[in-house]
Amino acid sequence: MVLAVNAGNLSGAPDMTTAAEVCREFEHRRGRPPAVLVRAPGRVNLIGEHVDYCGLPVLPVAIDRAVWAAAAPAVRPCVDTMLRGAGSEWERYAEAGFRAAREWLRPAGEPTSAAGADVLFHSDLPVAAGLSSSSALAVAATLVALEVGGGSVPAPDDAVARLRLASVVAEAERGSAGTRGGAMDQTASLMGVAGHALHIRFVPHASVQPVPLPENWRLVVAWSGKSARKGGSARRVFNERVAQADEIARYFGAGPAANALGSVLPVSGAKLPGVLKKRFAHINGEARRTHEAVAALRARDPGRFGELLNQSHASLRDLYEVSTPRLDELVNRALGAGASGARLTGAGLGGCIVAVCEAGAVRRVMQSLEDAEPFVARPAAGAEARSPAREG
Ligand code: NG1
Repeated sequence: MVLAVNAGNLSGAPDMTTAAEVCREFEHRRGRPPAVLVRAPGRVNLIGEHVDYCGLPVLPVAIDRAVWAAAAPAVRPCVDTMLRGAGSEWERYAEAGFRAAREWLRPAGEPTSAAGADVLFHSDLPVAAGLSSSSALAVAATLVALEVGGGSVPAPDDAVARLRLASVVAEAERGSAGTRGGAMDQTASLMGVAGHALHIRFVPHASVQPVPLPENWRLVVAWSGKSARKGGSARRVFNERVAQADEIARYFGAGPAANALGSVLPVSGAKLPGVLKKRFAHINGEARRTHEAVAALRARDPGRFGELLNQSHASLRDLYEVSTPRLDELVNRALGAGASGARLTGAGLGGCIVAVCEAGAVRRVMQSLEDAEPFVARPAAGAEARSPAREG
């Protein structure tokens, strides 16, 4: 049974006592301590936007804000009871996680009739802000269900298993939420490495290469004030973009975009009809920019890296048409205050921007965004199950 989903807000620094508080809150509500504690980070995507569902590489960072889940085996209910209880928007993502865990356990022949769990979710990650709180919630629910359901969470260094799990969670999330995204968010949440950005490739098979973020670079995140929740019209626009990418792939005789568009690039989109030409120009350009951004990051060149971020934003605004005037304004303010680069992050149509700047400029950049609840996001390790006893 899902006890509660506590939505975080944007203000304030991440609370270092979150783990202990979540455990205490669980005990307060349930009269017994949790047996399991899980942390699943959100992500900021640095570049490679609206291309994961085309099978093209992306460069997100798992951040130091997360969805937490404390849980203990329930006395009576089973996993199916948890599923029946799921109804609200956020519970749908928990449901996706429970379903992913079942999928994960089934092929291994492990029992799926485990006793179910009481779960308390808490988020210190801003919700519906384009920082992937939904996937973090789905990942947290997956790990909780694995721990309580008699399976085990793949170790952080078991990349093969974690990548496979990310794709199972992504599939379950698509089923529950009705959106057709790629697997960037779930992969970032499961594969994060402290201090590193994640160069994720999906084709021919999923892989992640951590790239160190220079110590004097800062990632400032600011909220446009508009929810990026993928319900209603945002979901329609998102799915329309995925359908257009599919159409482009078909045009090149490549089958669904998720499997093959990456393998036909670069080609000329000159003959594509109507709006597809613009969409393709973004996808093609973003693939090139992401490639170059990884090189600029390795070269520790904030000027070049920032330039590529700015180009990505312009492309998302003009060619992919997923920015908003407020996102554009925040990007311009950050640049005016000395950021090396800035862009909308995530699906767009609301949500957040990310600005990259050197440490010396961070105060000015934060000030320029002060009405947008800015915070500095730090690259964090991927999702984990911890012993609640340790949190005391
Ligand atoms: P957000 O920003 O979390 O809604 C969505 C997709 C990603 C990716 C980005 C755009 C989901 C769960 N997430 O992210 O896979 O396509 O948009 O780059 O669908």
